[in-house]
Amino acid sequence: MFKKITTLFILSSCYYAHSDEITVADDHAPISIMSDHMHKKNEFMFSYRLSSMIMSGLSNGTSSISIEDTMTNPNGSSFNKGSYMNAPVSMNMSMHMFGMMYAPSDYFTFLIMSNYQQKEMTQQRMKMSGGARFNINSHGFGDLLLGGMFGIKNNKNLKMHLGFGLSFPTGSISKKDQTPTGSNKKLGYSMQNGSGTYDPYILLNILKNIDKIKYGAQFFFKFRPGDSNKYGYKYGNFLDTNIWTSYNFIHFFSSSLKISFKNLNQMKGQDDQLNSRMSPAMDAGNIGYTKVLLGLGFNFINKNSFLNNQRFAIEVIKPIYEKYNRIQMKQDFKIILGLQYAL
Ligand SMILES: [Cu+2]
Repeated sequence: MFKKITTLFILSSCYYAHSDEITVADDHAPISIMSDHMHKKNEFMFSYRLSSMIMSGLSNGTSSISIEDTMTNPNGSSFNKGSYMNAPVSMNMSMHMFGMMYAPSDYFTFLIMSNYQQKEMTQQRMKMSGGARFNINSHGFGDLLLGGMFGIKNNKNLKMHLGFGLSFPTGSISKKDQTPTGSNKKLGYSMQNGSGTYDPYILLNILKNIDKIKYGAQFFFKFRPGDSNKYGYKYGNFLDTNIWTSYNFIHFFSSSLKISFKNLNQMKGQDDQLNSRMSPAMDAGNIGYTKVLLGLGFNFINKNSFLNNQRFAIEVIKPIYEKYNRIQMKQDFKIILGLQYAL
């Protein structure tokens, strides 16, 4: 017993003697944030994230609109022609994200990310067509992302890096499913798996460390400098600003609080294979938003010898402000689970 306690004491004093060397739970940002950290020379990291987003109810700008009003009142959408024939009721989106990071030097980390999506949307038909509800589904790999990070500053209390990358249009934008109008009909924009365009991004990541508390910020900007995709549209620029703080209760456990500001600009062009009067989800005018979201997260780190320093994290995200370009589905919440393992 005494021997055990002595061993523990020696071990824990080792931890404190090298406190900036050991891996602690809040070394990384909340799990929803990508490209938040760099690696040391020759380190690899593998990650898996599962996110699930639930959407329900409709919003026109900042105010709620009923399913009935979406289908009966001329609402300024559909090029002012009138109302829609269907309206979305709810949507469920799951994403499996696979990532790998590798650092050829202490000042540069390379990353590659892919994802697999499963989406289901429930829609309701207008009264004249019977008012029944129907489900549409899509699944497949999304766009592939290649990126890198350059370290600018890396000391005990302040870490800063710049990131850049390119999203490749590997995700399908031709997804089809059975709908009331046919057995193999093209689905709306949010049911597709990719953007169809090469989208570069840049980011700045800052992390400040004060004892057991960390403060972080990331400014991410994705732009669309190229031509429209093969169907004649491209998404607008996307700005994502995240500010977070985390508290390290004990070296293997921390919690985080995050506030995000997200802005997606209006879509340019439209997919001519989609009838924009069919549903708000098929109308290119109904893309783009400004959202403010809160995220509460918990991070754990495995201190056992098997899979030592493997991380497990969970984050729950809820919008506190949503402003949409015309009629879109509202976000209820999003949950992200993540596993990260470095070697
Ligand atoms: Cu990593």
